[in-house]
Amino acid sequence: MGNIDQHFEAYSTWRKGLFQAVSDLRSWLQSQELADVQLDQRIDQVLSTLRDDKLYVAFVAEFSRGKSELINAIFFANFGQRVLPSSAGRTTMCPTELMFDKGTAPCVRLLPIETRSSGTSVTELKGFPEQWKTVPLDIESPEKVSQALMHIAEIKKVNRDTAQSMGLHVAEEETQNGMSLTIDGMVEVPMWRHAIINFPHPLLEQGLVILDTPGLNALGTEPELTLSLLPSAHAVLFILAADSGVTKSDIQVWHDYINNPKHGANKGRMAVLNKIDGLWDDLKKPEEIQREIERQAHDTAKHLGIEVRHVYPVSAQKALLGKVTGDRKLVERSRISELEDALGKEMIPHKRDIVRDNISGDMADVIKSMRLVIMQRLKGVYEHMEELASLNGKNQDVIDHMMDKVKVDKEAFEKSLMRFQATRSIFSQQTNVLYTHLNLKNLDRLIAETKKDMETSMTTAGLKTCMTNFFKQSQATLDEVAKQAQEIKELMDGVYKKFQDEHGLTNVKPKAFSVMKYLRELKRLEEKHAQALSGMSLYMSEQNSVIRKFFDSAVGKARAIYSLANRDADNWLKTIMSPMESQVREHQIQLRRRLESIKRIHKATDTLEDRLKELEQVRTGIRTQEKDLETRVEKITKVLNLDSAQQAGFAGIEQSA
Ligand SMILES: Nc1nc2c(ncn2[C@@H]2O[C@H](COP(=O)(O)OP(=O)(O)OP(=O)(O)O)[C@@H](O)[C@H]2O)c(=O)[nH]1
Ligand SMILES: [Mg+2]
Repeated sequence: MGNIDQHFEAYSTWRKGLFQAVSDLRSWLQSQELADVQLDQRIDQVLSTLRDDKLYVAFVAEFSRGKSELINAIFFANFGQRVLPSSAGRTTMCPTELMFDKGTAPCVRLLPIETRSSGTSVTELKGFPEQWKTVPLDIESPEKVSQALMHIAEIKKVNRDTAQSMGLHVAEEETQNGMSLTIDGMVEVPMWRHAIINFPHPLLEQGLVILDTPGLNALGTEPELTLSLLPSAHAVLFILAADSGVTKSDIQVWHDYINNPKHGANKGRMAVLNKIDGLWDDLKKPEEIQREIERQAHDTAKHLGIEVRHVYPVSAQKALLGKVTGDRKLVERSRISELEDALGKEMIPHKRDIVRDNISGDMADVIKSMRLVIMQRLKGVYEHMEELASLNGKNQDVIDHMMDKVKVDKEAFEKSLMRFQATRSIFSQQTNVLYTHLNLKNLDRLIAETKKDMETSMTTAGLKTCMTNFFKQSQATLDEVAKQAQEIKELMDGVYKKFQDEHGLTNVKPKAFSVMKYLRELKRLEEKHAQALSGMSLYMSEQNSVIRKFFDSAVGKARAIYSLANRDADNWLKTIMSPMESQVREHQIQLRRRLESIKRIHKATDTLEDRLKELEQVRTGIRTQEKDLETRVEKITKVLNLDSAQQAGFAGIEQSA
C-alpha cells in the first residue's frame, strides 16, 4: 500500500467511526422518543455531510510540466499503464475531475466547449446530464480506457468570431497567452470545456476527487476553476519541471492561482520539482547529482518565495515506470514517496479540521437540546414528587386545594400557549420578510440590471461602477437580512423569557443569525474582481470578455453565497423554534401527569405510596436515559477529538432554573 493510501485509510476510518457514532445516537434518540423532526433533520444533515464527504486535490502548472503524469504515478500505477493522456506539448485540454460514484457506471462525461456561449457555469450544468457527452469506460481493458480518455486532449478548429463568442481569448502573436491562430486563419480551441471521469478506484470510492488542469491559457479562460475549484481544494500541487527551470509563466501561474492570499490560507499548497531524472547523468557521481537536485530545489524555493522543505523534487515518469514494472530501486530514486507522504500529511488533517468544523456546531446543538429535554423531565418528576410528598397525612381539603392549584396552573399554561400561537403568526410574518430579502429572484433582477448596464457601458470606469454597484446592493440586502434576523431573535427572546418567568421553563437563549460570513465572501469576491480590472484599459472586444468573466464567476458565486444564506436561514429558523416547542410539549406532559396523580389520590383509586413509587421508577428511567446519552456523546466527542474550548461549548447549556 502506498503512502497516500495509508493516510487516506486512517481518515476514512475516522470518518466512518464518526458516522457510526452519530447514527447510533440517532437510533437511540428515536427509540427513546427524545428527538423531534427538527433534530432529526439536523442529524440527517450531519450524516449526509459525512457520507458525501469529498476530498479535493488539484494539480496546477504550466503545460507539459507533468501534471497528468504525476497523477498517473501517484494514483493509477496499479492500473499497469498510463490512465490520463500525457505527452509532449499541450495535452490536457480541459479541466478534468477524476472521481467515483458507485451508482454510475464507469465513464467519461464531456461538456462541449460551445456551452460557454450560454453563460451557464459548469457547476450549474452538472445538473443537466443531457448537455454532456458520455463515453463508457471498459475498465477490464487498459487500452480501451486510455483510448477513451484521449478525448480530454481533443481540440477543434473554429473561426475567430466563434472563438470570441465563446469568450476564448485569441492570441495575436506567438508570445501572447491565448488560443493560437492556425495558418488558415482559424483558431484551435479545446473540444471540451470540462471532463468528469467516473473511475472505480479505492481512493476515489472513498471520496477523493482529483482535479487535473490544462496549462495556463485554459486556466485563464475558465474562471470557475480559479475562483472556486482551486481555492476550495484541500490540497493544490504546483508543478515545475527541472528541465525548463522556473519560467516567467510558471511564476505567473503560481501567483495568480495558488499563492494568492486573497484565495485564503495557503494550507495544503505544495510545490513539486518534476523531471529530476533529466539530471541523472551517468557520468556524474550520485553526490553530484544529488547536489544539483538540491541546488535546483533551492532555486525553485527562492523564486516562489517559499521554504525549500516545501519543494518536492520527483520524477513522475520514473515513478510510474518503476511502479508498473515493480522496480523498487527506480521508485525510490524517483522520490515519489516523500511527496506522497507529505501530501497525505498536508491534506488529511486539513480536511479533518474542515469536517470537524462543519459538524461540531450541529452536533453541539443536538446534544444541548437532548440534555435540556432530559433535565426538564427530571426536574418535572422531582417537583411532582415533592408536591405529592407534601400531601402526606393531609386531609381531603388540602388535597382538594392542591387539585385546584394544578388546574389553575394548567389553565394559565394553556393561556400562555394561546399567546404563543399568536406570536407564531407574527413570527411567520417576520420570517416572510426575511425570505423576501433573501429571495434569489430579487438577486436575479439585480444581476439582469447589472448586465444591461455593463453592456451599454462604454468605458472601463463605467464597468467598474457597475460592478461596484452590484456588490454594494447585494451587501445592502444582506444588511437588511441582518436587521430582520435581529428582530426575529428579539421576538423569540421575549417569548422564551415569558415562558421562563411564568412557568419556570428552562432558560434557553435563541441563537443569533449572523450575516458576517456572507458579507466577507462578497467582499472577497469584489476585491478579486477589482484587482482583475485595476490598471486595465480595455478595448471594446476585451470588454465583452470582462463582462463574461464577471458573469461566469462573480455573479455565479454571489448567487451561491445567497443560496447558502437561504439554507442557513432555514436552519436557523428551525432551531430557534424547536427548543421552545419541545419544552412546551414536555411541560404539557408534566402538567397532565400532575393532574392525573392528584385526581387519583383524590378519588382514592391510588395511594400516595403507589404514586410515589411509580414516580421513582420514572425517575430511574430518566437517569438511565441521561447516562445512555452521555455515553453516546462521549463517543462522538472522542472521535471528533474536540479541544477543551469546544467541549465546553458542548456542555454549555445556559441554565437558570
Ligand atoms: N523525463 C521526464 N519526463 C516527464 C516526467 N513527467 C512527465 N514527463 C513528460 O513530460 C511531458 C508532459 O507531461 P504531461 O503529463 O502531459 O504534462 P501536463 O502538465 O499534464 O501538460 P498539459 O496537460 O499539456 O497541461 C510528457 O511527454 C511526459 O512524458 C518526468 O518525470 N521525467
Ligand atoms: Mg496534462
